[in-house]
This record gives sequence, C-alpha cells and structure tokens, in this order.
Amino acid sequence: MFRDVLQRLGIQEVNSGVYAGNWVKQPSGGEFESFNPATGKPLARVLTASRADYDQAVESCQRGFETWRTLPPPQRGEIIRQLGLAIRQKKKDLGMLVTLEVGKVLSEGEGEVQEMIDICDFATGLSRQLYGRTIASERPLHRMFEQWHPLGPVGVVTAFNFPVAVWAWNAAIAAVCGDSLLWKPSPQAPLTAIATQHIVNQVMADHSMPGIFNLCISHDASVGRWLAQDRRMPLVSATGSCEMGRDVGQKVAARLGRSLLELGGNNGVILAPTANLDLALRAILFAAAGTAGQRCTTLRRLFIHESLADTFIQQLVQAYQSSQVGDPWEDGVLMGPLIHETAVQEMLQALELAREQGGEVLCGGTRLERAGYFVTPTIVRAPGGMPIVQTETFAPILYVMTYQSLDQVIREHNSADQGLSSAIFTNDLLEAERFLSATGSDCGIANVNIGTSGAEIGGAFGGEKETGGGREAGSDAWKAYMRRQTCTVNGGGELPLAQGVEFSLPQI
Ligand code: UN1
Repeated sequence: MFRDVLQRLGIQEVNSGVYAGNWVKQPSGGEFESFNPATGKPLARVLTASRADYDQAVESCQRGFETWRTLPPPQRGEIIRQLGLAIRQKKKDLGMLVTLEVGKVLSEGEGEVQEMIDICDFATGLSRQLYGRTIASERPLHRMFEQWHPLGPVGVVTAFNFPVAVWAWNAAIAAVCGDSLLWKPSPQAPLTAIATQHIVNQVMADHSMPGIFNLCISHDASVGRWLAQDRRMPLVSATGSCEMGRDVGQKVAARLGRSLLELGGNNGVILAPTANLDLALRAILFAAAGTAGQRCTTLRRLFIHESLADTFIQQLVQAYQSSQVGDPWEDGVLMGPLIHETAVQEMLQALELAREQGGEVLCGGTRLERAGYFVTPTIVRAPGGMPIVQTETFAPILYVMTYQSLDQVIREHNSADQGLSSAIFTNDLLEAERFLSATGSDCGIANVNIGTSGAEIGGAFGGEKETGGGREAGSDAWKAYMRRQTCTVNGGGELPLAQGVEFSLPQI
C-alpha cells in the first residue's frame, strides 16, 4: 500500500534531490536514504547537491525571477490558484507521505497538506491586494506613495516537523509577490519535498515557467550555509532550531541581506481558576502531546492555579495514559514516533536532568520496546525554578507548575528565552485582557481558551526573542518578500523643497 503512495507521487528508488529548472539527473553531492521513523526502515534514496549543483539551482532561480517579476501579480495569483487545485488532488497521498516520512498521525499529515491548500487560496486573493499607501505630501501639487516590487530569489530552509506546510507559506506568498524560490528541505523529509516539487512542476509546465520553484537537497547543513552567504539571495527564510537560526541570521546579516527566522519556542499555558476545565484538558493534550511534541508551537510549560492543581493534574495524567501511541497511519492512534534516535536520546537525557533537579515524572517517560523511535507522552511535575524547564526539548515532555497570582505567573511565563506561542484558559474577561495587554504575554501568538499550537494561516505566524522575530503566512507577512519603494512625483511647475529649505540662485 505504501509503495503505491510513493509511486503515485513520483518517488522512485533513487531520486534526484536537485531541481534547477529541470531535474538534475545525477547530482554529485552524495547519496542518502530517507527512513520511516515508525519502522526504522528506508523508504527511498536521494542524490544530494554538490556546490556546482547548487549554483545551477541558484542560476535557474535568477533566470526564473527575470520573467516571473514581469507578470502582473493577479496572473501569478492565478498560477498559485492552480497549484492549490493540484495539491487538493494529491491531498491524501501527500498527507500519507508526510505520515510515512516524519511520523505524524494521518489526520495531522493531511492537515499539513490542507495548510498548503489554505495558503494557496490566501495568496491567490493577496495577489490582488499588494497595496501601497498614498501619503499626504507637505508640498503643493506633489504626490507621494509607496509601491511594492518583487525582491528577488528567496532561499527557503524548512524543518522536518512541517516538511511541506512551511515551504508553502513561503512559496505561495513569495510567488505572488514575484519572487522565485530555492528550497532546502530537511534531510529528514526529502521525499515529501521531492513529491511536492513534482506537483509544482506539472503546474508550472502548463505555463512554461520552469525556474520559479527550485529544490536543492543536502544531507547536512551545506546548502543552508551556501544560501546564507550567497549575495544572489536577497532573502533567506529559515525555520528550525535557535542554534541554526543564530548561525543563518549572523551569516545573512554579515552580507547585509535579509533573513526571516522562525525558530524554537518554549510555549506556556496558564490555567486560571475560572477556566472551562473540560475544554482546557482537550486543548492541553493536543498542544502538548500532539505531533509527539515536535511542533515549534508545542506546549511545554503548564502553569496551573494552585486551587486546581491536584484534580486537574490527575485528570491530565489519565488522559495521557489513555492516549494511544503507535503506527501513525492507524486509526485511533494519537501519537506516532519521534523523528530519529537522537530525538529519543535527547528526551531521555532531559528527563534524567529533570529528575536530578527535583522533577517528578508523573506518567510516560519511557521508550516503547519496538522498532522505530516511539516514546510515551510525559508529564513532569516541576518545582519552581527548575533549570531544565527553560530548555526546549523537541519531544512530548510537559512540565507542570503551580502559581498563586496572575502577575507572578505572567512574569514566570515570560522568562523563557523564546517567545513564540502562549495561551491562557480563563472565563474571566479581565484576566484574559491582562494576558493580551502590553504587560501580558510577550509572545508572537497569544491565545485565550485555545492551545498554543494549530494556528490558522490567515494570521502572521512567528515570535519574539530567540524565536527570531520573523512573521510568515497571513496578515501582512507578505511585505517581507518584497521591496518597498517610496515615490514622490512633482506635478506642479515649481520646485518647493521639503522642510521649507530655500536653495535657489537669484538669476534662475
Ligand atoms: C512549526 O511547528 O514549525 O501553529 C509550525 C501550528 C502549525 C504550524 C507549526 N500551524 O502549530
């Protein structure tokens, strides 16, 4: 059954990992295998990019940009609409491939593909709304306005946990803005990227536009490093760890390029006394254990008001214990495997540290005795100030703490190095507003009575502090992919200078 899925998506036993306006037949950067994390077995092989293959992809991107930017934005939007339709047709297969390659449960695999479709729809509408402003000029008969032009080829580095949705956020928006793309996907999810590239290619072939979306896979950080240092790429959009982002951000800044960073999160939820506890329980379970704790929006720190702690923690432990861990393509399973062995080891080490620091593991904390990288979702009761709570471990570990006052807990909540997503569960309007106020949550996303994960594409997505400050997807995130031009036109016969400056020769 899985072979059929791979076949329908154009995946072969050995696949080129470089698309530079056409598939590079024998990329020469070496070969590696992509594994199914639920079985530990290989799915298919990928040939990776050498520096020469990379240069070819960048050149294709540059050539693509020359034509693409001349197309009126609504025409670009029409092509992205067609891309959305093509992805709709492959939703089930591509969702299954996400499940096979990165281990998220089927409903989440398909949800990820839905996120691609949604952003294509959004971008189609956006293509008619790349609005500039008209600005009141201080000079008579002068007109001031700003307009937005395409920026250039954009490098997009994506992580394994959202192997295609995050590419689509960047790709659909950048494309309607008139940019071409070079995609460097995660080495943990190369097949999902190759399958997506096949879908894109069909659509772009219909318009004889081969060089707009390009692909360059490497097994290590080399392509990411080349992108970061490459002056031909005015923007590098990178999703991944804070460590990766610090490196990319510094390298891009050193050449005064632009980076758009979407990095880690150490997301918190405050459970206040008036919260609807049934709703909160379901939301917390999904946010903390969903996707096996491998979202950047995963809930990692739960602050419970002390009046609720004992009963709520008991209910949460029960919910965790009845959540099924197993093959992510099976019905009823809520949690699939972690991505690889290192992720399992990092989780177990974090739990060791937590125990040493006085944490009590209330449930989970084990590895399943079977092939693949399965662990049980874990709750740790954490004494205040436990250092490990400040570390984002990409695994289903939820640290639970209690609090007394809202002011105190907001301070503690904001003490994390990252600032991606946050939420409060309360039916008290004043508490909710306090959380959303300027002295409340310091994160890029702040929710009330909704978990930290599962954001819609219509909003701008990203966060503050070590999360990197970038915003992707909806709202006006498109502005990052364009260059702004401020224009002043003198429609009168005089030359008045701004700020009332006089500068004229008496004889003219
Ligand atoms: C990520 O984990 O990198 O809000 C992105 C969410 C998803 C996107 C997560 N829509 O959880």
